[in-house]
Amino acid sequence: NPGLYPNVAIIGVPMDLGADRRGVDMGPSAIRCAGLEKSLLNLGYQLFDQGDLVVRRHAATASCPSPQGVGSLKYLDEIARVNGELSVAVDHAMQQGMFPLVLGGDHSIAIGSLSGVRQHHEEVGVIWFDSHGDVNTASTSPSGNIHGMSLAVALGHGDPKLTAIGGDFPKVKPEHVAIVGARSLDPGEKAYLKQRGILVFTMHEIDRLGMSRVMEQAIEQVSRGTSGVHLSLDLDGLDPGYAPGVGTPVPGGLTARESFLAMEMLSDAGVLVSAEFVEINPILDHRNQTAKLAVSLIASLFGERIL
Ligand code: B3U
Ligand code: MN
Ligand code: MN
Repeated sequence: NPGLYPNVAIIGVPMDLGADRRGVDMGPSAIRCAGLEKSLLNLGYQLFDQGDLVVRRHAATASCPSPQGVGSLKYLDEIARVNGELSVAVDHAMQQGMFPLVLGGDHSIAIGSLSGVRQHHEEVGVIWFDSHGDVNTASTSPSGNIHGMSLAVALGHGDPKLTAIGGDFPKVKPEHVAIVGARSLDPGEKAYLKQRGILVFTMHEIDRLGMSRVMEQAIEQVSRGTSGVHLSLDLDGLDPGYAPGVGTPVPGGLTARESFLAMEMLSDAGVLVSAEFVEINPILDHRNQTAKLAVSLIASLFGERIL
């Protein structure tokens, strides 16, 4: 089975400073407990689990529920520091010929993942699977939460402490991005996406065209002119009925079937070079069902098929 990427580096990032509520820091544990290792070993992969990066949480950010952070970029310094480390970890894994599989944590970690991938691919394609756009900046964000800004940062817009990680240049070009599953976009995000002509498959397009055609078009868009594609999968892209254990559930989302099909098509396209699965919140989950679903989606992405 391991055609494309026989060696997989697993990198856990127990980050929740980019989100409003505690809990997604337990995501990497939940995914491991849901049987990630066994599932990938069964498919024939060699695993190199690097454990979890350290996220420093001082007393003020350790309380639960989360204290109301302040400012337009909450916890900027620690988020920047951890993403710097993640960028290096992803870079090293790829240097050693491994496929980086990053386990979140909140979606702010896409900043480090994409910066690491960019060290190996001058032109990176991105499938951003999410109910949100994550293209806020400090001036448009309704919350100040950096997990709602990470795609904008990768595109080169945001605080210099974030955009300069791994080099002071945009890590991704707007024409190499496709967002899949969007249904909650802030006014500033709508303007940002339209202004740059970013390809967005909202639930409207998915309902009208079907996931099959949507993924065909998305893969075509992110593969054209790029040497590798990164999957950034926010579990809140799925409907909360399937994935209740997420920080920010948004109704009217993707079914499990649509999501599996998306993974299979992306896998079959043979363009993927890295992936991350983010925003699992075990505190809000039922019997780890969301992490289990994530592991099944990962298995599909790595080549598991029904027959
Ligand atoms: N767009 C809102 C909400 C949000 C973004 N990402 C998540 N929630 N998970 C914001 O705060 O930027
Ligand atoms: Mn997100
Ligand atoms: Mn989201």
